[in-house]
Amino acid sequence: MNRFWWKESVVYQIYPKSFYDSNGDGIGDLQGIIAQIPYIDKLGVDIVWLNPIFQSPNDDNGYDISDYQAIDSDYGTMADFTELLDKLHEKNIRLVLDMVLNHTSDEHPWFQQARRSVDNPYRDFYIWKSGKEGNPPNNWTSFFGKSAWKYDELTQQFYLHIFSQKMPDLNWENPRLREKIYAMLRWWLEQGVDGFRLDSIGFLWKDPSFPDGSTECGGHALGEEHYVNQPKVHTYLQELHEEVFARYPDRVTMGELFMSTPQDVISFTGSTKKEIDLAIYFDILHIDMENHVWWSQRNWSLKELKKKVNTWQQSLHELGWCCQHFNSHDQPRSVSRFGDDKKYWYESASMLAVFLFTLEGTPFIFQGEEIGMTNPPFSAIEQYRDINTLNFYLEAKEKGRDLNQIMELIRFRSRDNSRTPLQWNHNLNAGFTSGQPWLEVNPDYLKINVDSQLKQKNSLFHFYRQLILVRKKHPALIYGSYVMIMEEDEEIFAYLRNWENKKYLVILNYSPYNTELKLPDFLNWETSELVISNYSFRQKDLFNNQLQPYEACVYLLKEN
Ligand code: TEU
Ligand code: CA
Repeated sequence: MNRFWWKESVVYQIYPKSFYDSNGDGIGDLQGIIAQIPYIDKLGVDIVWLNPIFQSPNDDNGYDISDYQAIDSDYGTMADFTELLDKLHEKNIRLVLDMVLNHTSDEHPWFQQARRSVDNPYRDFYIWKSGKEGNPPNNWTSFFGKSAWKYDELTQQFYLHIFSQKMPDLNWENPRLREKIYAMLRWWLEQGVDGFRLDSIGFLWKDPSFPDGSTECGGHALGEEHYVNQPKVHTYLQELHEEVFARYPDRVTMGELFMSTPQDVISFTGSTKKEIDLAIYFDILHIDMENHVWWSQRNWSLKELKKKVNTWQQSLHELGWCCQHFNSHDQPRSVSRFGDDKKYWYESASMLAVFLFTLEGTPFIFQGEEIGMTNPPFSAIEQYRDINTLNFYLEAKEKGRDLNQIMELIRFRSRDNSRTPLQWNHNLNAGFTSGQPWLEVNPDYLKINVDSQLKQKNSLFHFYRQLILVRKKHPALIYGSYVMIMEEDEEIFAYLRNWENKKYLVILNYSPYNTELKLPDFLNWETSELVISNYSFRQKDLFNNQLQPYEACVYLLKEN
């Protein structure tokens, strides 16, 4: 197994808009992050991944970039950025930027040029097709609803946008475009950034014949089988690697691979031709979706989850590398989604954390996860800001669907669930801003906030600190093979991690009940050593085989 710093790191994802506002305009900013470096450092993470901070009209909160080499004025200046980078480096924390290469904003000068005429030198930076207004080139739909084609009056052609209308897709077939992108990436690497999270990176190659999508495919958008992780995308990523990252071998690339299978991840991260280092995958997170359909909800069982985790762990071992995450700026809060955000809030949040930190893969923490932030109890559509949520609501309204049901689904799935401001203390607006926050603060901040958890020795924050240390101290949890045990148990999730001559046992009670633990006989756990547990009684009473609700513990097994 090749050891790499980015495999042994813990990533902390910062959504700058909601992290900390330093100037009272209601929007988090770079000086706000700088002010909170001591907090990030205290948690003990190694890498900060910052969501996009580039100049943007913010149709999709920065994923619509209008200048790749300028900082959005909401967030600060290039000088603020350099200060942030230097100050993180002083603390030995690396900085990874979120780079969007599948599309730009329609306000990017390239697109402004491109749309002027069919023979404009920038025309081929984007994907244009002829057609009559109202009759798009194919049936593809956007991830944010409706047709993926927008008719442009001036030249009477359609352009492709997999995301919002204000986010035209770049044409990666064009070598001139690719050159510009490579130069821009090299420029950022020269500034000293430690790598990139590459947004929607599996989408760069689209079938040039643009066939209709099949309605049987499920998934997020019609047509995605013609551009998600297609074989030819590897050619682009290999060239990208050669032209950019091969020259900076100490940096890291984390590729967002939507809708990927373990084989996809291996093909991007593990092939002999270098592409990306680490894959951000979603298959496990999507267990509560109907056939990966975003706006859907389904019940799932623990056995199903075990099976998925087992497949991923077994398949990638020594062949590929991925993140382990339950949260991000796109996903609802994990304690509300996979745990219990009421009665067993602490227990279930800490159990989920133990789970992530004891799997092979790099653990990602999304801001606020370390204090157990929950989905906000929004009730009206006016409280939401996310374009994906608002488009979904509007479309449902147009179609005359039951809006109460729609709101229920939105409360469950909306991306704004994770985007509410970070809860710093019990003051006004949870201490996030002295102004009007851009998105409402979750009213549970009086109970859940950084300040109170820093003071409380047995808080979730301190548990995360401990877990981060545990993972560093026991490399078997990073590199060890994964062996599932008790496959049929419907409440307990248990597995072994073996590496060199060390064997670890992870036991998770994935239920709100007291549960009897019957381990297989071959496990010699009477002489084992407790590594970590989310219940303090366990420290004294090691071998009690009653598990408490959402109890999680890790043992180092002693061989005799
Ligand atoms: O996400 C890609 C993506 O396909 C989904 O996460 C998508 O946001 C989800 O299905 C909701 O429709 C990335 C970013 O993480 C996301 O925030 C951006 O909106 C998207 O790309 C466009 O850049
Ligand atoms: Ca601000």
